[in-house]
Amino acid sequence: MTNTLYDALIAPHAQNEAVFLDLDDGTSVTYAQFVARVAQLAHVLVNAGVTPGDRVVVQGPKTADAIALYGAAVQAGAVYLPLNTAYTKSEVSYFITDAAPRVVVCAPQNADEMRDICGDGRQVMTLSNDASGTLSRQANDQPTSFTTVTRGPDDLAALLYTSGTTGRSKGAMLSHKNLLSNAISLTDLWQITNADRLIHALPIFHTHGLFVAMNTSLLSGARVRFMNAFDVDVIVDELPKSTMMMGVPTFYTRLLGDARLTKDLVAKMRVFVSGSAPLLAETHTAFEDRTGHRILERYGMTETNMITSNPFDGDRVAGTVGYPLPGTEVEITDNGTPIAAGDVGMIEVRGDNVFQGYWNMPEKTAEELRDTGFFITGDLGVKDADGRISIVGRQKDLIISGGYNIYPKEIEDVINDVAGVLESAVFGIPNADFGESVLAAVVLEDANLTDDAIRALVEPHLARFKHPRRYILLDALPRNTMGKVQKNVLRATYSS
Ligand code: MLC
Ligand code: AMP
Repeated sequence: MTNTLYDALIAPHAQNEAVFLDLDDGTSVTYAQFVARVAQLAHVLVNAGVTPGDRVVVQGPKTADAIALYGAAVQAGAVYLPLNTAYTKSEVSYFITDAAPRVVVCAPQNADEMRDICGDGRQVMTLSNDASGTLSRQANDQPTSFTTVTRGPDDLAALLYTSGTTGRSKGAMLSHKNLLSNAISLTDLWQITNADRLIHALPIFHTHGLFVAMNTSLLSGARVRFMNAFDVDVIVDELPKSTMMMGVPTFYTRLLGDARLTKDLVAKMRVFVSGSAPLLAETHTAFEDRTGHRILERYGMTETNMITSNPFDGDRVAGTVGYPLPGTEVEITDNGTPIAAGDVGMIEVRGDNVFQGYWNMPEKTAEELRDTGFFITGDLGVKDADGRISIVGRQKDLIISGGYNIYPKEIEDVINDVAGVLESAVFGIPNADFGESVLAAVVLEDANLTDDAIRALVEPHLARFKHPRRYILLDALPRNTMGKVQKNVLRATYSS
């Protein structure tokens, strides 16, 4: 029986006594223990009624069992669906309704709310930091081996939601082949081996922390310092004992803000990887000046996994995202027609890494995924004569804050629903810590409405990281002659 991902990432470690995860409480989990735990959790899922293809939703703490649950979903032939822990009840309700999962796992303090959202017909289990959740307790009584469910390369392994320019989140369907092909390319390119120890401070509900970091570690047998959250003090302690770090640019600017970051501190480190948001050339340069390391920047998306990477051996050029990964084609196009090197156009991608389409949204899939297999990223880029790619902007209206994607349309929809609001425009301005932060320009119908009143009505609907930092009340939004709101004018006016 074969299961594409399980056979490559998990099965080979059944007898591997090396450490896989080093946890915050000082304990460790070996690879062999991990494989056994995956099996126990797979039994829990099946006992809860999970059958091949069923979705398993997880919105909970970053623990060893959370990552074993990913493995368990794979081994049981299910589809893993992680959710940002910051999502509010109304955001979670949408995902549950859209994905119709069989099992939902959440933090104990959210269990009542989650049961309320789920209604009958879905099992709600809890996952806590201290292993007292019902999921972990049920797993303790299960056998440590499980008959792996057969899954082929094209079967779905995960469903990851990504917000959309239309305001509705879209579930990106990722197959076993999508995930495995990318893990193989990255492991090979970044020369990851079982001699590596990775500093893992990213959340595990996104492509970066879950697939880029964990799939490459599992494939190579690397050791992972699995941190609950990003904390400069903990990272400073771990750097002398580690060889790799993966992070969003905010990680690097925050580290640079700490005087303990020196060449000596990182003497053992082999590579620092950055992605999910643009890394400023000045951050790249400052990091090299301070540590001697040129950060390795790569570019990816939920729908495509990783697309390009600067070279491991060779020139890592600040402000560029490097070359297409092996097996991945990147074209810069004008409406689908490839254009010359040096010209700016749409970045389009094709390869085994590209997703299977959006869950329940064939029209959206058709809009963004061409019949030829090329996916239209919405990012604008340029290729130089030797094929090196730089991202120069985005055609999609998107704000990236601390590596989290925020689609203005989603926030505008919530603001516009407030009684007394005529219209709004949400836009990003530069922010030294998060790269960008969110502002909202609002035009009122009811002149008595205040920014505080709008804020109070909007915030319960949106995760904290999406909240506008300021509401600017205007008589009218700036528009061009076509009537289109000029967000560039808003950005220029309010950036300072
Ligand atoms: C936290 N806050 C944020 C925020 N993160 N606000 C805006 N943007 C963010 N990214 C809020 C908190 O709720 C809090 O609100 C306040 O900001 C300060 O919190 P903090 O303690 O300073 O933040 P912290 O917990 O340290 O989180 C910052 C961070 C985190 C950068 C460590 O955001 C993070 O882990 N980001 C990584 C995201 C990621 O993994 N992206 C990959 C997507 S995959 P208040 O006001 O209540 O105090 C992808 C594809 C690819 O993009 O290519 O990889
Ligand atoms: P997500 O939809 O969360 O997967 O985010 C994907 C988006 O993040 C891409 O479409 C890019 O706009 C952005 N992104 C990822 N990596 C980089 C990078 N290295 N530089 C600039 N933007 C990036």
